Amino acid sequence: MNTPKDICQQTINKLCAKNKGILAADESLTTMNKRLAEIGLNSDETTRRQYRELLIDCPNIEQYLNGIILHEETLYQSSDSEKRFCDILTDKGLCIGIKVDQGLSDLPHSSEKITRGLDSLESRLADYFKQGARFAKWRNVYKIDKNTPSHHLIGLNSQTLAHYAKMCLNQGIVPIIEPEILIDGDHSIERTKVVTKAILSSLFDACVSFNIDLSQTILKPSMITSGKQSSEWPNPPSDVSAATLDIFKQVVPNHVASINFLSGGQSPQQASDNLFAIQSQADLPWNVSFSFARAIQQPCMKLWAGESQYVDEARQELINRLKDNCRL
Ligand code: 5MM
Repeated sequence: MNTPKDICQQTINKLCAKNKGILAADESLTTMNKRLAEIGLNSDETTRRQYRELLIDCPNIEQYLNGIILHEETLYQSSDSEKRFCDILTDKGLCIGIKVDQGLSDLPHSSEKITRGLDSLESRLADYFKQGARFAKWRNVYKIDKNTPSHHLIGLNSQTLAHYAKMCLNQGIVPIIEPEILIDGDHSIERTKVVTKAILSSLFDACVSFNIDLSQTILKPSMITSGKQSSEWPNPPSDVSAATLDIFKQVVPNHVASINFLSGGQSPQQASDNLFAIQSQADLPWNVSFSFARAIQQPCMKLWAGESQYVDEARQELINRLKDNCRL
């Protein structure tokens, strides 16, 4: 019988297949409301399902993707032709991922936010596994400002991410750990380096104390850039690549299975160019790829705009964005 470790190994092998990445399509209801409002649509169960069908059932996405991260709602939905989305993905050979955190809430006595969802996680993971999910994602959020992120938040978040990762691995689900550092603000790239180092060091210390098998774990970090309101923005890809690898080589253990970057509000072109600059450096100890949401979906969603006659055109744009992220 396959142990949880065997199952995770099969999944990690698939998720690390070369020159492909992961599509994040796990936007919460609040985020989908915002995204669909931007193209003039109401967000309801039907529009979200139609949009997710455009992504999931797009011909040939498996040439560029190893997996897709879904929102819980999508995991249980089916296409217009009544085929379960999970079956469509499995037939394409794609791994099914699931966002398992339950969003942000206020950290008491502070302006910072903490991620919720650990209490109910164990039983939810068992249900998601039954449905076909083989990897999961949990996101923490850090804002760089004069007094943030605080040591307190970094410590709490690191413990939570490591605890979540342990629960996943115990149930045969590969964890993606996502400590996002927002690009909002006027901070320099040097400041982001310092903050990233503190956050990732704390995270991997927590992973050691929870005895996490990092060879079956994926890190989904922000690239190291300046703040979007800084005079340094936009940073040339060579600077992003140098800053990111300088810090990551110091603090990310070599046996982390894969680093799949988030795009974090960079333009699609910027995110692809920066990713390529990072991937092009010699002797990287980890698999390096993408797990973008906006930088892949934005142009395609805009073209679709809720009209079925634009589905083909939108899918072509989706493929274009994916190709641009699989340049190696
Ligand atoms: C940072 O967001 C993740 C990556 O997306 P981008 O490439 O657009 O930055 C993404 O997976 C995110 O976690 C999901 O979209 C869910 O976010 P919400 O805020 O809707 O839970």
